[in-house]
Amino acid sequence: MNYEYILVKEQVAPYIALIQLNRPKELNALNLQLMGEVREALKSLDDNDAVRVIIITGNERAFAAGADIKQMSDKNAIDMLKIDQFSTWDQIKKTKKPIIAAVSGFALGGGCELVMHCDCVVASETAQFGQPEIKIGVMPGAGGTQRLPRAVGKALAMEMVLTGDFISAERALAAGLINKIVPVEVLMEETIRMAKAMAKNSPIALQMAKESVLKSFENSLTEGLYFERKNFYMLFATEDQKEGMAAFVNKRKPDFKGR
Ligand code: DAK
Repeated sequence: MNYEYILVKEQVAPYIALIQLNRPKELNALNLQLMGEVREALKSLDDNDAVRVIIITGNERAFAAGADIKQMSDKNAIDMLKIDQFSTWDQIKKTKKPIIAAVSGFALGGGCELVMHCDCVVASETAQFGQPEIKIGVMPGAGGTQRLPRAVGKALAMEMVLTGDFISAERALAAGLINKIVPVEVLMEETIRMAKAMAKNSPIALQMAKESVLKSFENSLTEGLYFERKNFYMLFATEDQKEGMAAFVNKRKPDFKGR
């Protein structure tokens, strides 16, 4: 596929794909075309057996400074309804493989919400996170008011959503929004290291485990435990389960095939 606003590498390391947001002059502002490209790339990587983990990144200055304000500024409510951006974001949410965000610089508004669609987040020391929509007369629209409190708790989520102020990588780490902070020069190396630690596992187990953890945000505990149990049993139907356990017993490394 030829994309205009993203760069895609299917094998940045074995089994690991990379999507780089690439609208640097606009700080990777997420216009409709860019988001459509992200959706298409994720769908295609999700369907590709040679990919087990996906990384999304931006550049040193910005992961993404939010939805494209210039593109939205003259729209009315009906225009927004018709554009139906939610179908794009819903598709991102449906990605079965683990996604890691590698964040440097600004992750704001839709950029912060895109980060929260990812499963893990590696940030550089320069990363800043925020939901500044309130400063331009609106509010988060791609999950910010729902995912942020789940990630960082009510107090900080309210502060970020109501003031629009940004938080540093350090504060984001302390609050549980991100997994780790690394020097900017090694952001990709460290993210790939985390991706490799995932990718060496059974891709089917990865998918089921991700799905089960995400269910915990939507279900009651009883329903979630039931869902987890079904997925756990289902993994005993895979060759990868036989391989993983045989490898442990025989003191060798497993060779998972995704079957
Ligand atoms: N949109 C469009 N252009 C942007 C932009 C954005 N969000 N952010 C930055 N740019 C552009 C700037 O206009 C500037 O362009 P030129 O003037 O050079 O043409 C260029 O990028 C560089 O930006 P600055 O000159 O402003 O750079 P600074 O270092 O001075 O400031 C900044 C960096 C990130 C603090 C500042 O640019 C800024 O405040 N940007 C806006 C941040 C923001 O408000 N983000 C939230 C946008 S609203 C939905 C899905 C998603 C959303 C809503 C609904 N549905 C599914 C329905 C999301 C909404 C949002 O994200």
